Amino acid sequence: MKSRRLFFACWPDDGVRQAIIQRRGLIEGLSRRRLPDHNLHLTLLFLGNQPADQLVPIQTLADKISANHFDFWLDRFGWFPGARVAWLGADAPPAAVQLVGDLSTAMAGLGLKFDRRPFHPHITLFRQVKARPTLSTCPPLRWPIREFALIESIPSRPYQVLRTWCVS
Ligand code: 2AM
Repeated sequence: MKSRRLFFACWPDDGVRQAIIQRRGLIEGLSRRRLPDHNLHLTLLFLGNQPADQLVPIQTLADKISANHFDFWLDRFGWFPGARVAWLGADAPPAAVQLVGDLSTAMAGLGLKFDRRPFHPHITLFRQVKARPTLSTCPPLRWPIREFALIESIPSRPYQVLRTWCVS
């Protein structure tokens, strides 16, 4: 059975994307593995490789989720030593925690196996940052979240937005 590498994410519009790119410029040069502009996103729930025939059930369950809108305030740079990524991050508003929890419950109910990491809202900016970087402060960026997306990752291709869902 063919598999699809999937994750739910918040996908920036052009204005927010430009503002993220501008902030990324403040920590330029951390590694050669800078995330391409078109792939910048904030992961809500990473599903990983799933059987292709689960794609429709995944979307049907996501249809049933009713989430409230919220704002991310992206206001800090950080670094995960294990993943070796440098990121732009935010606190998790309660409505975001609720949405991630609802997605996680729905996907587990479908019998999918996936990695349940604690939710630390972040946008990866650089990969393969091997040593703790010196990071500047970050001018806060408000990102109003009015929808979430199901994304597919195919090696060597831009991430593909498969579907979006509005939040009220
Ligand atoms: P990262 O940016 O912190 O690496 C697509 O791979 C997205 O899903 C990335 O934003 C990645 O986070 C996130 N993700 C979460 N858990 C993952 C895992 N176990 N493997 C790969 N990516 C994961």
